[in-house]
Amino acid sequence: MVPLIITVAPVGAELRPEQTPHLPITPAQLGETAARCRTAGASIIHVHCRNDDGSNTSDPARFQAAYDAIRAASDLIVQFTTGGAVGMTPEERAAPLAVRPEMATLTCGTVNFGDEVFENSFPIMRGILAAMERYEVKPELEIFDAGHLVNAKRLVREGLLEFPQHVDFVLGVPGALDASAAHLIDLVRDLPAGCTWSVAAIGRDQLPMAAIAIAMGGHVRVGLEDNIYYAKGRLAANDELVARVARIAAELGRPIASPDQARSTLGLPGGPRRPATPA
Ligand code: KMH
Ligand code: ZN
Repeated sequence: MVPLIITVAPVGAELRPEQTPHLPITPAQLGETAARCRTAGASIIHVHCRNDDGSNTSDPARFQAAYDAIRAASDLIVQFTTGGAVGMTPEERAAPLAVRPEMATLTCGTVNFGDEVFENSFPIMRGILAAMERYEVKPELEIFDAGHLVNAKRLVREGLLEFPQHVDFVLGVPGALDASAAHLIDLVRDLPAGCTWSVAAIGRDQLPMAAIAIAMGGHVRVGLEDNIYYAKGRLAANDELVARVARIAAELGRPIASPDQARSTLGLPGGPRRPATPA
């Protein structure tokens, strides 16, 4: 079986620091989280950045500092968000790409997001893809709903994207497709040949969907961005969530990918990109 790629999404944009003491806010904290999660079995870190007061930022200087801290502490694949936070402009969302991370997310359609709307029109997606091409950043396609895969196929027909790609199914967001084995099987069946995929399920669905993905030969994303609990009423640290997935994989006989093995699976050039060189 192909080695399991574990992505850690340690911070996200929606949590407030008061909700958990385990949220990495500063670049230094992101570096410490990266080191611990690498030891626990992660090979990709999905990065959002906060200001020191916990508010969201898309400032490339803050992303550069985060990148440098993560790179100094680990050889993880660094994947920046381009989803940012609801309310950011498309330009703000794309700005961190100038740091040239190895990967970044591309959400493939507009979606209800709790009581808000996470806007990803075709012009927004085209703009983000153009920035990714300019800075040579590999996309990870974020699929929150079945129609998002249809949108990705349209971007391929437009010549802006090529298959195969790495796809992350984000399941269980209030307002989007819920997390179930049946939905996951349908989505995987609909993937173009050669695509690799992972599951990021929200809240209490994170653990069972991770186990299903491991058994199906897919990959897994865990972390506080999607779920802050280790068990009911018990807050989790990011590396605990990674370590649990690694243990389940070991029980199922699935080896864990090192970052370089993940680079090989994903078609990224070998070795971490360093130093980041903003254009
Ligand atoms: N914070 C959400 C609005 C991504 O990182 O690409 C979007 C998000 C997706 O987190
Ligand atoms: Zn994110």
